[in-house]
Amino acid sequence: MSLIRPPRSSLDDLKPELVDLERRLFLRGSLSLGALTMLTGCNLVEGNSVDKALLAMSRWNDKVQAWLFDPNKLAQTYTRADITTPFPFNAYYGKSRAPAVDGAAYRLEVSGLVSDRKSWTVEELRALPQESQITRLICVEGWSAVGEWSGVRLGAFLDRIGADSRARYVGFKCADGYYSGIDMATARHPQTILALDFGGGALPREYGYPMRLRMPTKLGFKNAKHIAALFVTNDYPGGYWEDKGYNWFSGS
Ligand SMILES: Nc1nc2c(c(=O)[nH]1)N[C@H]1C(S)=C(S)[C@@H](COP(=O)(O)O)O[C@H]1N2
Ligand SMILES: [Mo]
Repeated sequence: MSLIRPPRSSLDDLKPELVDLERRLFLRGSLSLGALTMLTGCNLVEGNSVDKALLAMSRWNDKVQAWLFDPNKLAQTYTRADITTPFPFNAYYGKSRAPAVDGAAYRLEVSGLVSDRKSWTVEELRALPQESQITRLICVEGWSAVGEWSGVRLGAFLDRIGADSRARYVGFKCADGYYSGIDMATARHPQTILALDFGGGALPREYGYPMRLRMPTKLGFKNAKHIAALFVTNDYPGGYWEDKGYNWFSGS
């Protein structure tokens, strides 16, 4: 996470801003400073360090967004006629460098706060109930595109592996070194899927073979491709772009 630290000497200097933020959030009916204190575990009014208060403020946006996120509200869906072809490719490298994952040798690793840590082959993932969606992927760089993805609903998969229902996050590690994570409400959103198919066939190499996260409620960079490992955790999982300063929640 990138935090630009203003030249402040004590928490007292921050207090007017915190009070002002509290007032604005309170007027919107969103959050009180007391609720924020409970959510962050930091006592922002007395005692704690300025660093801790600044960290809490940078996470604050995520908390407020999560607060406003409606786990039952569905993102817009489209028809086959709306599908964008060719579909744009994006990664932190060029298309030719997208990893060539061996599907036969692939095992999805599962770890963290789950009761069943068995790893999964592509075949086993395909044997689970599959769901399709035609939705829009929106990249923070300023483009969007409609595509069709199918795969396993992440919420159903979490049930299947016995994920701790009170855990806060699901994290992902990818075959290209990319990583990210999502909050549990988003993980359990009905449109959040572990996609195996794209446009009716197996995910092409550059679009995340053999499995990617697909959720229309989050910006493109949260939709991890080439997922090699999934873990359930209470520790903030960060992310490749998130740790460079992109807002972690980045969704609706
Ligand atoms: N493993 C991995 N997943 C990734 C990325 C990446 O570089 N590596 N880029 C993200 C970004 S910024 C976007 S916009 C989408 C692009 O998905 P697409 O190539 O299917 O359009 O993938 C996301 N998932
Ligand atoms: Mo993106």
